[in-house]
Order: sequence, then structure tokens, then C-alpha cells
Amino acid sequence: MSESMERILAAVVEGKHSEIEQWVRDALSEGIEAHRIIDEALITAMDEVGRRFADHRIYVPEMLVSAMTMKKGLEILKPILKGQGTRSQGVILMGTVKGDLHDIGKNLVIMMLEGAGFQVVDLGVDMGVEQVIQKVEEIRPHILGLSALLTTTMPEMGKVIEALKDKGLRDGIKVMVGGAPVDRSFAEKIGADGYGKDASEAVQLARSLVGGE
Ligand code: B1M
Repeated sequence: MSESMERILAAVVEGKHSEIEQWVRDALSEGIEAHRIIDEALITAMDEVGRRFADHRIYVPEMLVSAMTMKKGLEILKPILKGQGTRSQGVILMGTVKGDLHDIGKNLVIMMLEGAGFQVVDLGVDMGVEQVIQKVEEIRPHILGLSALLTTTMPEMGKVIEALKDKGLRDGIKVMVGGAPVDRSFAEKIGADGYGKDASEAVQLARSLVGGE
């Protein structure tokens, strides 16, 4: 790994939020592609943060500073990812489910979807079933994307799908789910139309759900 990528990784792990923007710009000026900076440095760093948290080597405040640092890094890359978009592919409503405040993964998926030409409406985090249903009725998106990072909040995805059925909205919308604890079998179990392991898979899935590739 190049020195600038090492620095980005270390900045996120150590929460050096005042330095990250410069390190990301340095990596870009060396010709390193945005998606490599995300996959090999930023996401790798968050995995390490997660391991340190699980091992009680760091606590929530440190995890928050790392998250803030990662977000600052992503902000630099956002215009580049967005700039890759072409014609409109469809409308996607995206949110993190009730009880869950994790939004870095969701935001990254949104950036990649926008880069691929989708129009994305971001519902934010901690979205209750009623709020999701109300927004679906209001904007009638092609796809509803749900993200969850906690095993305790995953069941909320199934509740949203059940509520869509109850309201007679299920046939008019595709539902895709994702987030670290979610997998394909869980997606099938709750009746989602698809599961994306990461942001790239989410883009491929969204394209196939709207009848593309
Ligand atoms: Co939290 N946290 N956290 N946390 N946090 C995890 C998830 C955890 C695994 C850490 C650990 O123990 N190792 C653990 C969950 C354990 C479990 O449920 N089994 C955990 C915990 C326990 C908690 C708290 C309960 C801690 C506490 O308070 N005691 C608390 C819960 C708060 C709440 O939500 N109610 C909490 C809080 C926080 C912070 C606020 C400090 C912060 C979040 C800040 C923010 O998001 N704004 C935080 C962070 C940063 C993490 C870790 C370290 C990193 C998450 C992340 O951003 N990853 C995380 C450990 C880990 O995941 N390694 C952890 C990077 C991101 C790019 O990946 O989100 O997985 P990810 O998204 C990926 C894919 O999953 C996928 O694409 C993305 C890009 O590749 N994807 C989709 C995501 N959504 C998708 C949707 C799709 C398709 C793909 O279609 C719709």
C-alpha cells in the first residue's frame, strides 16, 4: 500500500479528522482512483475500528471520531463519484431502519447509486415504519433501499416489507436491503427483492431491479 493510502487508513483509525482531507487529496493527486481510496483505505480502516471496539481497545467516543474522519474523507470523494453518472436510471428511496444510527455505509451506497445515474432520496437514519410508508406513498420510488448495521435492528426491515403489503404498496416497488449483519438468506426470509453486500453490488442490484443489466 502506498504511503498516502497508509496515512488515510491511519487517520481514520486514529480519528485524525483535521488531516484526512489533505491525505485524500494527496492520494487523488497521485492518481489513485476514488473507489480504491474507499475500498482499500477508508473501509479497511473502519473494519479495524470495529475490531478494536469489539476487543474493548476503544469505546464509542473514539468510534465516533473515526466515523467523523471517514465522513470527511468521503466528502472529498463525493463529487468524483457523482460526476460519473449518466442518464437517470430511476428513483430510489434509501434509509437506515428504526433504532439504527449508522449511516456511513448507507451514504456510501447513495453516492455510488447517484454516480451510476440514480436519483436518490435519503430518508436518513432511525426511520420508523410509518415514516417510510408515508414517503413511499409520497414519492412512489422504483426502489426502496434499507440499511441496518445492528443485529437488533435487522427485523425492522421485515416490518417495513409487511407494512408495504398491508398498505397495498408492495407490488409497485422493489425492496433492496444491505448492511454488515444482513445476508442473502435473511433478505429472502423477509421477502426483499435483493441484497447488496457492498456499494458496488448495490448498484448492480439496483440496475437489475429497474430492468437494466
Ligand atoms: Co457501531 N456497531 N454502534 N457505531 N459501529 C458496529 C456495527 C459493530 C459491528 C461494532 C462491533 O461491535 N464490532 C456493533 C454491532 C454489533 C451487532 O449488532 N452485532 C456496533 C455497536 C454495538 C454499536 C452501539 C450499540 C455501541 C454502543 O452504543 N454501545 C451503537 C449503536 C447506535 C445505534 O445505531 N443505535 C453504535 C454506535 C456507533 C457510532 C455512532 C459510534 C458509529 C456510527 C457513526 C455513523 O454511522 N454516523 C459506529 C461505527 C462507526 C461502527 C463501525 C465501527 C463501523 C461502521 C461503518 O461505518 N463501516 C461498526 C463495525 C464494522 O462494521 N466493522 C460498528 C463502514 C461502512 C462503509 O460499512 O456500514 O457495513 P457498512 O456499509 C457497507 C455494507 O454493509 C453495504 O455497503 C456499504 C459499503 O460497502 N451496505 C449496503 C450498507 N447498507 C447497505 C444498503 C444496501 C446495500 C448495501 O441496500 C439498500
